[in-house]
Amino acid sequence: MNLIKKLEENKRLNLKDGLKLYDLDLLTLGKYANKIREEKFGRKTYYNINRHINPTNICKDVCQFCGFSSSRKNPNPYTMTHKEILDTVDKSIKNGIKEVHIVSAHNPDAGLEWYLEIFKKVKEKYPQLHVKALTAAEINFLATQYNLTHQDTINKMVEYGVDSMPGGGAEIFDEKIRKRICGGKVSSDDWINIHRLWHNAGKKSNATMLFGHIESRENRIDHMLRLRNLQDETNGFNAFIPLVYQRENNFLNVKDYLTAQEILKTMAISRLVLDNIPNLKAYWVTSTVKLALLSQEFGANDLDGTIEKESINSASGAKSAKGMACDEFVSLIKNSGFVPIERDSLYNELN
Ligand code: V47
Repeated sequence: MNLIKKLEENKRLNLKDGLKLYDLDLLTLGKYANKIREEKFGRKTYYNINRHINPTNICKDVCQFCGFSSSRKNPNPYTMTHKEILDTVDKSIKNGIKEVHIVSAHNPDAGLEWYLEIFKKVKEKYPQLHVKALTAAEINFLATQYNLTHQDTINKMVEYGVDSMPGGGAEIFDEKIRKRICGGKVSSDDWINIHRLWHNAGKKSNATMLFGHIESRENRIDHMLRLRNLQDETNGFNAFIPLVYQRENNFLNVKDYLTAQEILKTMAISRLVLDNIPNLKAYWVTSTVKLALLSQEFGANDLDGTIEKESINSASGAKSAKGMACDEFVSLIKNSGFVPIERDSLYNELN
């Protein structure tokens, strides 16, 4: 069937279609992505009030795109104590956070209990706070380091109070590219299987895709299709988050930066190809705030949150270290012609 006919009739798109979508002009592509967005969400755009905490940057892995982990590019190793983490949460609670997003590097000396007790302590003190923590890459690291199965590790996460899993560590699933950018880290199959196990435990997670480095357009569509297959099986993903590669202070020597057109096309294609993942997040941290706002016209219905302190992407050049004030978030969404809706971590509408 002809591609435009498929788009007109909301038919499922395959790898070849996904690639051909890039050949459409930006506004035609945007029209179809926006049609789906409007059917599902009207003019609503979601945001949440959250806090990111990255308790350690000491990492046994060396991902070529990472400027955050302590290495010769960033010789500033740290590991927070549980008290420091709780003090941070205490301060953020006063700012009205509903979610804490806790992601660490793969620190071989911290100990399993150090990782797990973070969640227990936060949850004991603030039972109503949603704990989104441990990427599939961290789960795979903990399982390998402490001789556990992925299932054992997931059981422990549930026991220690993790509510949902963030989407990090997915990068690009294509095995050849993956080997070059983050060889040694969780494999694509394991990343998918860890999310499958988490979903089978009745829990929700997100999925990311790191793009704009050495991957091809085909690698991106392949990545989306692998996620779509798992979503057909489990329906456990809340959101898809395309992350724009930041090129400073890391080992991937990428000279060409993505154009705004390529970023917006990729947002729109994500909305069209991932017909079963409800929310498409324009992560303002990596896309820039201006492009995140524009992404609302290209299928995105969520702008993530206030974050307060962002360490991973800002280490590679993103202008996000201090997060964003809530009232600024709300007025930017309003002024761009959309309706800001505060959501919780599971996408229930709050305000
Ligand atoms: O997995 C690392 C990425 C991710 C760079 O689930 C980089 O709600 C761009 O996963 N350029 C962590 N990206 C962030 C993440 C995330 C963020 C916000 C919300 C959620 C969610 C998840 O950051 C890593 C990696 O893919 N990253 N270095 C870089 N140079």
